[in-house]
Amino acid sequence: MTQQTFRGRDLREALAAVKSSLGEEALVVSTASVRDGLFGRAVEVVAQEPDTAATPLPRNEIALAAYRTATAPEPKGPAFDERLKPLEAEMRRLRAQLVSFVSRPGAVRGGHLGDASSDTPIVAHLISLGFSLEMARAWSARITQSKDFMVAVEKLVWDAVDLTGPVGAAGARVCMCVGPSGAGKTTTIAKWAAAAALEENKRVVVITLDTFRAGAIEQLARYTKLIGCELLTAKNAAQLMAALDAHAAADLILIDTPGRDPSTQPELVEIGKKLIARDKRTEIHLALPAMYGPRALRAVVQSYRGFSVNRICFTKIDETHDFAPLAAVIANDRLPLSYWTTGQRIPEDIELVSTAGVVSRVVPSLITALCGESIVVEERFV
Ligand SMILES: Nc1nc2c(ncn2[C@@H]2O[C@H](COP(=O)(O)OP(=O)(O)OP(=O)(O)O)[C@@H](O)[C@H]2O)c(=O)[nH]1
Ligand SMILES: [Mg+2]
Repeated sequence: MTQQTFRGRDLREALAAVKSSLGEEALVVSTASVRDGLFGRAVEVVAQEPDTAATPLPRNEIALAAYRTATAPEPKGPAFDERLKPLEAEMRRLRAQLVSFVSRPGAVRGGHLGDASSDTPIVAHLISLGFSLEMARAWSARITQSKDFMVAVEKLVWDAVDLTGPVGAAGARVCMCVGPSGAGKTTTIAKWAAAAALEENKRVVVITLDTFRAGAIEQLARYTKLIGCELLTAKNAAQLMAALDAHAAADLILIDTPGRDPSTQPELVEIGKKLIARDKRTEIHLALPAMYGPRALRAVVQSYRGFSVNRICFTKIDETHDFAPLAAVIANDRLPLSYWTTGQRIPEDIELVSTAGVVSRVVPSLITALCGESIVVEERFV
């Protein structure tokens, strides 16, 4: 039987290529994480057409079976149930095999985790997604102690999520948005302003601290004019505090900030502290682009911690299909989540984060990452 190699950015994409070329019953012979370009990684899957003779399923069938389960159409009648039975049994066998493998200490070799010779491969994979060592070990322990790999992952994500509710829900009148350049801060502020002013009839004032970048004020002025709310500029903390005092009657004051290297913005750190000192309920959202890789996500969260950030707004989730690294942000940082932004349209492309929304986006990516990668490690070292 001829084998063919398929490649994708992740296991799901590679398996989709297998499925579309060789059909639903294709047999996956192996998967491997391979280098793609100078810095990237891709997943390579070797597969073949189904053998009608009774060939034992390869270990990697678990990934394909998981993928099929995730993408299968609704079951239709008893004939379908009958066909499902052998697959269910196979899933159980493969899942047990996977769990027994990932529970085995010392399967990760090469010493790149220092004294981690007793860690399971799950720990290494979680670290590669941005988990701290401590958190990776805690999650790995919960996963490997569980009878059901997938249920354990889902429960871990579910338990880690903390939510804030809508802007102003806990009584805040002042909300500031900080974050890296181009993260979507101004667009998000405009979305909040539009919702509060047009849907909730609130008196909204927008203040921007981004007074240097060419076009920044004009960009915001276009939005506030359309929304019909007041726009003010403040060049420093003193001007900002004066503007807040002058608009004590506003229902909601939204503060936009410049997107610069955080280490060059000591005044913004002071502003964050002053705002919280004025009112503990002040919301400081970190706009965090969801398509950043694990290292960038971690670096951004760490560098903006000092800005009194008290919630995360994931932006541009429409630009990624891999949500696994977000699990690391959620687990490591324990910052509550406010919104996801889903596109450029104002005001509609924004969603309040819900636990179910996080689970439905993050868990499939996380399972694909852990499941596929675990199998690759198994083949290499066992
Ligand atoms: N695809 C997508 N694009 C977005 C989203 N939010 C904002 N953008 C776009 O991203 C670009 C930058 O958005 P801004 O709101 O100006 O980002 P910013 O963080 O204020 O940028 P600076 O002020 O330069 O730091 C614009 O083209 C926006 O239309 C989103 O959720 N999805
Ligand atoms: Mg901006």
